[in-house]
Amino acid sequence: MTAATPHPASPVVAVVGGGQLARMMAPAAAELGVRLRVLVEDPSTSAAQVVVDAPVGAASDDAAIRDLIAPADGRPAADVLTFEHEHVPNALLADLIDHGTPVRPGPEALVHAQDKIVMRRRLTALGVPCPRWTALPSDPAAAREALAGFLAGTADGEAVVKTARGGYDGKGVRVVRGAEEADDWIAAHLDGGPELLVEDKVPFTRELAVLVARRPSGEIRTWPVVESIQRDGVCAEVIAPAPDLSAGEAEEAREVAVRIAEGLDVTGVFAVEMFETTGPDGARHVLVNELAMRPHNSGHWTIDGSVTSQFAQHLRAVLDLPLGSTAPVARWTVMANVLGSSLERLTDALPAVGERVPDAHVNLYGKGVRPGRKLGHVNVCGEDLAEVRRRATTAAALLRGESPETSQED
Ligand code: AIR
Repeated sequence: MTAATPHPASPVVAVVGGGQLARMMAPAAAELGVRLRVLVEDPSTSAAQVVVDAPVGAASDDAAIRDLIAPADGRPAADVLTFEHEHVPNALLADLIDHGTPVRPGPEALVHAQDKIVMRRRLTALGVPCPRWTALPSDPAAAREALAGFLAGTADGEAVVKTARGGYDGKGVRVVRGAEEADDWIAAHLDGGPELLVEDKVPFTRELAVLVARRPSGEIRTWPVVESIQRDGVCAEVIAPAPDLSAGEAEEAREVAVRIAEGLDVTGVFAVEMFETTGPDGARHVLVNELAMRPHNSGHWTIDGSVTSQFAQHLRAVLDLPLGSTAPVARWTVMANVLGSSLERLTDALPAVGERVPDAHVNLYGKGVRPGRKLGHVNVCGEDLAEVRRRATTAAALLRGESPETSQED
């Protein structure tokens, strides 16, 4: 070890992606004495504003990722490589592992969060409850025919066509009533675009999510099951724990999430988005919708509402440290997203938020304002769910530049 190596005892976690999820790892890293090194898209991005060691480069650039983990100028090599989004080159990751850098989650797990066809096949093999689905063939005529056949088998003539790769937050997902409504995507696939799959449009009663942390040694923990409320395909609110959830249903949801985490050998924090369905007999069950292999919006409540936040837990998990308690610290925590804003500077709303909702935990991401963009969130904890929810949505409305009287509360 050279004398020039700074703080040689501190573990270094390298993160690909410089958005809000990497940004929110920074306070957790500081508390744990862990050094973050984040590959950011540009020097002004969300994480680059708070992380000192933030080289600029693209997630698709193999050389940039190799540089991120390599020692340089007295700077130590990274102890582990992880991610804050799933758009990363898997072949490179396998090579990095072969050359001695742990990559968590590993590429063989990650592919299930990158490719929805691979994910559905694997979950089906694991016996995990999923919506009815099929992959569409590449040949356009055959794809149309398969889609028409699938639609004919639905209860109400509607189905959901998805691109296997590249979509998130409602992108790459389309509800169709006729096979021709996917023609542009079918043509795009022939042109080198992503493969397509079609799924039943599930008549769900609500959406649930289970957040899991798993470390390489196999230790696994789940947080309480949450309800997530989506608007226009984007998470708007999360209620932790999900109200009116029977012990049996919570156990079923957790068991499904753990079965996937273990079956796919996931390491780090992992989110399973689920549909809750209610059968004619009133029995409620879950179907798996999507997987995310990273900290997730459905887990932002844990920053203020759980003993261990998902960001601290992700760092512990990828470093193979014992996991922290996932117990809630309040009866209820509600997270309300700030999706777009009429304010140029969201911080201009802080005086009003401080006056109206002094117990709001505000978390702003330092991002440029665009309509519908995730710019921040607010957590409120407390005993009375209706009041907690009202306070969280009021604070989020103020940060969107609305007067709370006109805020959307449903
Ligand atoms: N993200 C990653 N996968 C899904 C989401 N929402 C987070 C990551 C990423 C950021 O959203 O933190 O860097 C990108 O946000 P935007 O607003 O630039 O698209």
